[in-house]
Amino acid sequence: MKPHPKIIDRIIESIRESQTICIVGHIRPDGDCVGSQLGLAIALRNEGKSVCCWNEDRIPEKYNFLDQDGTIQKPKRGLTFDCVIAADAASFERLGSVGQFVLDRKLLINIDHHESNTRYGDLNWVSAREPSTGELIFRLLKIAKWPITKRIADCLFTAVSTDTGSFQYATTRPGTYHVAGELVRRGADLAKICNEVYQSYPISRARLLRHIYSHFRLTHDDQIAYFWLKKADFARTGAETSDTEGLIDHIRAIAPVVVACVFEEVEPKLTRISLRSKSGKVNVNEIAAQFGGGGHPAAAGARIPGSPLSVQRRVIAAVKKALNAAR
Ligand SMILES: [Mn+2]
Repeated sequence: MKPHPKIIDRIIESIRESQTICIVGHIRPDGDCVGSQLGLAIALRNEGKSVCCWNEDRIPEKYNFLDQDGTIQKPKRGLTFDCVIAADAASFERLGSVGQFVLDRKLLINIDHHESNTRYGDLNWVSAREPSTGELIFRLLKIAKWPITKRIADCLFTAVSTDTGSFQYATTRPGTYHVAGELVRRGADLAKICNEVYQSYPISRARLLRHIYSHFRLTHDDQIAYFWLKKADFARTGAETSDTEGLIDHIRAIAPVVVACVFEEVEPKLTRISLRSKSGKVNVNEIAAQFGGGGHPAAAGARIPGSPLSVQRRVIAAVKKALNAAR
């Protein structure tokens, strides 16, 4: 195996010295977050640790099959931990309210692959080259020699698969396929995972998608595509905010579109934006950073206060500026 950063040894050592461990993830958890948390949790339980996982928001239903033991739930009040591990969370704020509850811990370990990571932990392993946090967890388990069981393989394969857009994004590297191959060899159930994650959307999500297809907008010579998700849209379609993962891909996939953007009403004066870029010259992490957010060069987001129209105007202007600079 190629040499690995010293930080991994320090993380492994710290975990070995800890007995009670809480693994936290970001608000609006995605497949990479959930898969990384659960994969690590199962591995550490197998090592005799007392482990729980905790997220502010409910995990999308399609990932429930990974959590057969109900590992992801709010721990009992007053629980303190020897060590808290944050997976896939670019900043302390991204942990949401969970962050405040785990302030009382001996050690905070931050394992992540976001370029925008603020290194908020006591130990920070941030590798922006990796397409998913799932790959980092895989490496951690390998180096620590913690066995990767079939259930762990299911979790980590889900993490790697979802954050690479099923191995389509440019971040996917030869090593990603090797990791995926080894996970399948260790029993990851491809048919089950793909059926649960990609072929089992609720009907409410299809209704939301119908709304999006009839309401999305194109601008700037069709290079920018965007749509709004209002609270009323969720109410009318019966969709949950956790159903929105991947909706942006539908407008990103239009040929002339370079940057796709979703505006989602969180509160009347608070908008969540998601950005995707198809060009190596347009870094949406930098655009999101202008609004206090972050992420990756090709996928990023932010939460922006202000009236919806002013948020839309400012974000679209920033995207146009980036597109013009890339010409
Ligand atoms: Mn991720």
